[in-house]
Amino acid sequence: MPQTSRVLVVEDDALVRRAYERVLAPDHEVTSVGTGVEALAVLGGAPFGAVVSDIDVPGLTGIELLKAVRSADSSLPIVLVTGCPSVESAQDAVNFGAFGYLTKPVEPTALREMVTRALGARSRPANDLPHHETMPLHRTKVDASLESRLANALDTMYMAFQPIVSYGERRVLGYEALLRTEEKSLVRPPDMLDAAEKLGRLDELGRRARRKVAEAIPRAPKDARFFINLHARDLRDPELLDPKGPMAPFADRVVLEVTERASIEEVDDLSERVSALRAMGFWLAIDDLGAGYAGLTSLTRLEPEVVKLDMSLVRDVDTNHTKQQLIRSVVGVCRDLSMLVVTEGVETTSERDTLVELGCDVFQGYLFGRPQKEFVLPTF
Ligand code: G
Ligand code: MN
Repeated sequence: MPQTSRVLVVEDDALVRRAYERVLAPDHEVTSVGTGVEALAVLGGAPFGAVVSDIDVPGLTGIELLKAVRSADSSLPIVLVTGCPSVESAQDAVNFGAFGYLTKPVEPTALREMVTRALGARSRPANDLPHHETMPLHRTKVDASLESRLANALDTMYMAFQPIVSYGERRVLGYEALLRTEEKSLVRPPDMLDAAEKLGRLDELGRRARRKVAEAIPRAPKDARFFINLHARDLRDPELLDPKGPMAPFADRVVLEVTERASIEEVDDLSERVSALRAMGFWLAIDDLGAGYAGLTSLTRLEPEVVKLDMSLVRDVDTNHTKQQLIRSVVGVCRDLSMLVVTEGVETTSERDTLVELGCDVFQGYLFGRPQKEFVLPTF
């Protein structure tokens, strides 16, 4: 194997990229690119000793890049860098054999040390066996663990229901169904969804969740609505449009939440599917608006009946003037468009009172009720 100290940096932020180059250039030959696709192209053309990649790069995430590189070259050390450390990405990084994991802002010394160690690992065999024999063994073991953890997560999954209220009318309008599991390593819904996606069991997860909600509906207050989270992929699942599907009999009481974080653009014939869902009686909601991902495009694409404001906008709204102005404007726009605004994550009476002044009435949050296995009535 050719030994080289060439380092590939993959980072979309030009300033951060420059900073890494400055740290690494004195000791190494550095090539830097801004997207995962460019990275793959460059890697295909020349030998590298190590890669430093941001986790969130356009075109191909660091994790996807890691997977792609792993399938072609099992020993190239890859160091992943993330701006928001989460169990999720750390787990992925480990599962796919990342050499190391750094969090932003990256300390120059930490970066230098990690890259030096990575280059060292590249030039020295891990043990007597050639890499192509050790790496797949290692991966099979970790993947098997993910498989059994996901299986356990699916076996022990249940739905928790959190009330959504009209504060003015002091009554419950409905409940959001939230995914829960007893499997400790996958308790965060995004972790469980990622595992399911990775192992091709996403449709199954969505179907199980909707069946569980359907089973619970008869126990709920008579006129309550049900807010159900959809993964963008669920929009493609024919089961959702099947008149015999578990949700179909309740469609006129069901609001399907599509998160603003999801890439609904990837769904072919999105407008046809959405029209078909509406024809069945479903309402649609944009979830997590303001969390800062797709901007407002999802509003124009889906023209939802309901808009759920992300809790990051709600937190400390009582003291944050900018958040107050933002919410006032969004509430105004939604009123003009006849969209119902739900404010999520309301925790204090002070946040609630400020939101009322800003024109909000429909709330969800710990102040009114936590997610629970049964349909608990809210406290006012
Ligand atoms: O992304 P989505 O809006 O579907 O997720 C809602 C999540 O927010 C649930 O996991 C729920 O438990 C959590 N949640 C609900 N109300 C509150 C709240 O008042 N504060 C906080 N911190 N989290 C909340
Ligand atoms: Mn939601």
